[in-house]
Amino acid sequence: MINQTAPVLQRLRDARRVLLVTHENPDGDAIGALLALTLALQGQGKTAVPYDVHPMPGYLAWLPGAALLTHTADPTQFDAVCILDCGAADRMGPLAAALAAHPNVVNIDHHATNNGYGHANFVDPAASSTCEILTRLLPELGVAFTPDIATLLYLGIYTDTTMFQNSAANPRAYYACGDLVTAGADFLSVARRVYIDSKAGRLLLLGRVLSTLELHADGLIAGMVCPRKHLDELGLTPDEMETFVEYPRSIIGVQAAYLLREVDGLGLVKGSLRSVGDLDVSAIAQTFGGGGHKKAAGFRATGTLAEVRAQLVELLTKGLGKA
Ligand SMILES: [Mn+2]
Repeated sequence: MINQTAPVLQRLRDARRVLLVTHENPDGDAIGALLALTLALQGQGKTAVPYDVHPMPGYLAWLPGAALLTHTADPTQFDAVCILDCGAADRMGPLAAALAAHPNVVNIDHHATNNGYGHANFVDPAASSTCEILTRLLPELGVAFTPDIATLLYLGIYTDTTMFQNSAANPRAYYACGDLVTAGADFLSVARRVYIDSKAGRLLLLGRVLSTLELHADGLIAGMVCPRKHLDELGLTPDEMETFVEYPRSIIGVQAAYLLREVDGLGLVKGSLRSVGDLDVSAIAQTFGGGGHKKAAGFRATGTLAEVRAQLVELLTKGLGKA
């Protein structure tokens, strides 16, 4: 825990023009935190611009403030940069170098691997999500939860806890969601748009990816792979696969689950890892140069899907003490 609450709040109070940034391939918590703080600061009369290198994931395009997201920014035009839900300073895409040179960086996050790269940092690995942290910080900034801000913060808590079904859920997450629903959070839209609505193509993709399911180490490890051509043939973007890793994870007896996706034709593979038991999958991800949480982590590796799969299964097997 890095608790520099007072300097974090002071820098946000003092700033007039704030660039808000989150990690590449943003998830619900990243986008929720980014847009919630944007709307909060704008509500105080400040200039606040939310940035991410990647487009808004399709399943989040309905969110309040979604149209504000920009994909180009010059950090020197802002007197503060606030980086949200970003475990490492190199996960911000092409802006990473310019952000590292900025003299006023505020870092708000819940990844255990976050080293406190900002000039003021609030990093709480015990928090379910960055949005949960913002439910504590925003009232300190004098921000009231409007229904839009409440919906965005609720989204982040709901998705990072996988609908309160993973160990990131904690009493503070439940209490925060109670406060947010009281403030008008549109919890029905979050549930429907994020976890129920599906394009037909997504189900066809799921069928193809499920057919690659393999079990290893006597059923302790399960995982699937997705060649690039499936996304291209079905006209889908990778964010449609956001929850697919939950399928191998759901198998009874499985302690470690993975999903590998071929990123392009250049031999780059993106991996998502989940742990059900004691295995720390962020340590496995770090051996590939990635990171994350003990029970949910990710990485990129070079090689074919088959090569990365074999390498990963070996590491997971060793990690579980089975090799
Ligand atoms: Mn998060």
